[in-house]
Amino acid sequence: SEVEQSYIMIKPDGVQRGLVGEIISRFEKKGFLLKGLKLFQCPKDLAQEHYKDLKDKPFFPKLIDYITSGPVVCMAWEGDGVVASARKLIGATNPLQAEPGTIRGDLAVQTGRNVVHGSDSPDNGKREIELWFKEGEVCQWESVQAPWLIE
Ligand code: YYY
Ligand code: MG
Repeated sequence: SEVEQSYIMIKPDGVQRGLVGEIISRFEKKGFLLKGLKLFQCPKDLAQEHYKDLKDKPFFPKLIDYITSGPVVCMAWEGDGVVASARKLIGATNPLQAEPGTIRGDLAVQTGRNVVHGSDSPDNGKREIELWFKEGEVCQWESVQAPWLIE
């Protein structure tokens, strides 16, 4: 079977607040493999498709305005268990409930400004990477660190 991938996205507040390097660093240091990376101004229809499961929620219009309010950083990260592990690194949806040491726990205070997205299942990881990246934007490569991370 294919190696698991997660779609991780730094939201417009993370970009505006200068947290791009800090957030990328956490995934890099953990030992996952960066397969795709771009700064991108998201159109409304893409944001709506990405969050389509939430379309009936009262906060949906505000969520779409927020995600499209400035550039985001789109990333594809790969590795065994990356989806669940990335969710742990990111922390709870409400940053006030997120544990210290997590991205949201350390860097955010409100659910509506929670700086980062992470896929919630391997199937959604695949779906979201196909949604946000075009053909050729996800690179095939191996890190020289691989033998020092995986026995
Ligand atoms: O996966 P995660 O981002 O932790 O939460 P979701 O339940 O998928 O919601 C997506 C997104 O919607 C959340 O990151 C912020 C926003 N949101 C909100 O503004 N208000 C809520 N009560 C719940 C979610
Ligand atoms: Mg979610």
